[in-house]
Amino acid sequence: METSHPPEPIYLKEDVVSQECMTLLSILPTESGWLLKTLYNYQGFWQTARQLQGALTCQKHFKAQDTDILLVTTPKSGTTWLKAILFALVNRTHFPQTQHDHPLLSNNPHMLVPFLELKLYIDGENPDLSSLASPRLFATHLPYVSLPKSVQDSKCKLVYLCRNPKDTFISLWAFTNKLRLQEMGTNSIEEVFEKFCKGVSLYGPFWDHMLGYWQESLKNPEKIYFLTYEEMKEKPDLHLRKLAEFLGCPFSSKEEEGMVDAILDVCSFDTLSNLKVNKEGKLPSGESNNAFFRNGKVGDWKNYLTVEMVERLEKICEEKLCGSGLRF
Ligand code: PAP
Repeated sequence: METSHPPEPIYLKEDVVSQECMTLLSILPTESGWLLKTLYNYQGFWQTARQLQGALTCQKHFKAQDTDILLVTTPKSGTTWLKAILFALVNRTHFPQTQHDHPLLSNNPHMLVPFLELKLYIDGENPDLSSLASPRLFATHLPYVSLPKSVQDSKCKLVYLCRNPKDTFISLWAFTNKLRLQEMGTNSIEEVFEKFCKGVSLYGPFWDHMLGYWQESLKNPEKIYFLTYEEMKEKPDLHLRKLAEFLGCPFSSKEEEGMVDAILDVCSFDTLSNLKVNKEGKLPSGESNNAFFRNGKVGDWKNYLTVEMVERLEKICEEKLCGSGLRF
């Protein structure tokens, strides 16, 4: 009897359509990925074929506007959370948090703040973004060196988010295992830890990604707001206020505490992870929305990493970040 398999999710596709990308792929260094078969090293960072196609198309076509806001993150550093926060923040007059039909209550944050290279440009096409309301809010995982030139040339603002590498690693390991189909089996923590330490992870080496934006944020603090997941967890109200000031939309005295608390509340792990859309929904690329909500804790690595793994990762961070002023 013939058994029918469900169609392969889009996020597992490895083929690209643009000739330019195919030509480039054939000459790039490769490594095996955590989820897909192949990762390619482009401009010093590891990406999948389709993400690279998205990056090339976006480098060619994306025209940043002075009023744009770009959230840049290392994967699994709290992207979903910050997408929700930035969306709620910049749209707070259109959509007061008290509204029962607030878009965050029925949409996963990834649908409200699209990734440039992972969504808008991933198919190699040039989408028309002219009708989007201002300020336009986009996200990217691209390293600083790979940003479209217009991002640097314009006055658009960047919010950069990264996370303690130990928690980032555990979150990425758990996420990629969740996205693997049953027949693919799971990755052991040891095998992907080895890759992570060699810098072979999505948009890795993670230290180069962080350092690229860290150094730029020191040179140009008006342009890049550099934030860590741990800082945001520790003092969310402080950072929300600072983000609002940085983005030119500070809270008025009339808004006072109420608005800050309301935004943090609607974007909290508990609220978002318990919404029907995030429990049961899927992204158009096939990932279940619930894959973006695991436990949202700082220090969960203690439950998984051995003493030797911790020592090795800390040594790598010490060596790579030495003298930069960036510490975890
Ligand atoms: P992405 O980069 O692939 O979009 P991202 O959202 O950065 O993923 O990673 C999800 C992490 O953020 C998860 O961390 P964990 O695996 O350590 O649990 C997820 O739980 C956490 N997260 C998602 N939403 C929130 C939130 N509202 N508050 C705090 N953490 C959150």
